[in-house]
Amino acid sequence: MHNGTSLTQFIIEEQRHIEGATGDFTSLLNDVVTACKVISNMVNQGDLIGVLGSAGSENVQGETQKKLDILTNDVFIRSNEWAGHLAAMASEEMEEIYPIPDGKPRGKYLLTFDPLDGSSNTDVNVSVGTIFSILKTNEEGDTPSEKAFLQPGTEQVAAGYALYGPSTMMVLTTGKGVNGFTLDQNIGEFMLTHPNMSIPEDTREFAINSSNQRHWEAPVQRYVDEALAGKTGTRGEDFNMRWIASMVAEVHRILIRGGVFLYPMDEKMRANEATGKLRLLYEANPMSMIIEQAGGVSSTGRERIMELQPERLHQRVPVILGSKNEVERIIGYHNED
Ligand code: AHM
Ligand code: MG
Repeated sequence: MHNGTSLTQFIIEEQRHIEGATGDFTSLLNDVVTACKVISNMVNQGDLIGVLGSAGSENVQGETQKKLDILTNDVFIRSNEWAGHLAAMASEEMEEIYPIPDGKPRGKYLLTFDPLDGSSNTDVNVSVGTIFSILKTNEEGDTPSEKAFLQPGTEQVAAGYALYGPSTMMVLTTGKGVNGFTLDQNIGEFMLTHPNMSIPEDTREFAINSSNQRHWEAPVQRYVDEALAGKTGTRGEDFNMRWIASMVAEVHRILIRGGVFLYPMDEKMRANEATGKLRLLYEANPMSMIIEQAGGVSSTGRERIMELQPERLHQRVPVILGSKNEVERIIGYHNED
């Protein structure tokens, strides 16, 4: 018998504090959680059920899709299209939005997701995750459009991620702090294990793909140079570096022990007319909400990510997030530039 708080119990109890709540949102969150449990099981079984490897297709971003990208996208659609809470969904893996099909009831929420972030890591059995964000539709009428999704991150009603690592975890915010739950495989329930997560304000650890170093802009070059100079440099302290190439795992580490994550703008992107690597609606906004709710800071280097007005569904942005004092230092370097 478990004495802890299950995620289901947690979200029902949270709902009781919201005046006029109909249970719609709670029920939507439950469907999202179910989808993540199914994905967790799929990822965990790996080659036993033949889901690893490439699907031989490309997504709208021109990236090669893994079999798991397609399968997990499908799990999210099927788990969330039937209950009547959503007007439409949008996914990193689908070019167009997915309005709830005719014949099924439509609701007032919008769901955006990256069903399997870091999927280049699946074949090598390294942690991956699912990222999601919930918005309220601001459109009248029956036919949801892409425009409804183009809301700044500050409008998010909830955001979360599931991390498929040594344990499967769900980290969630509804705008009142951040809570972490661990999947108890024996009973199939997420249990509250990390209440009120908060990011240490200071850190001596950063995460960046340094193979892009020659393309970085001056403020990022300066920050990393100073960190690498360690005790003998201007910072006067040694730094540590990590790069998992799974944003979910990276953000999770920062939530637990602090750190900075950078996927900045660079000259190569600029030459290719790219606006960043990570996607605003599926990756940057939900992660920014979680980071800010846990006391951290999230910025492009020049603007607060959550205040950006999205212009396109698949828009990409530079991302610098994590421990408050360190991210503010990097923003300062951008301001001086
Ligand atoms: P994906 O959504 O196609 O998996 O791409 C996003 C991932 C992030 O999880 C990670 O931070 C980044 O891409 C890794 O990029 P790189 O391959 O340049 O190291
Ligand atoms: Mg992704």
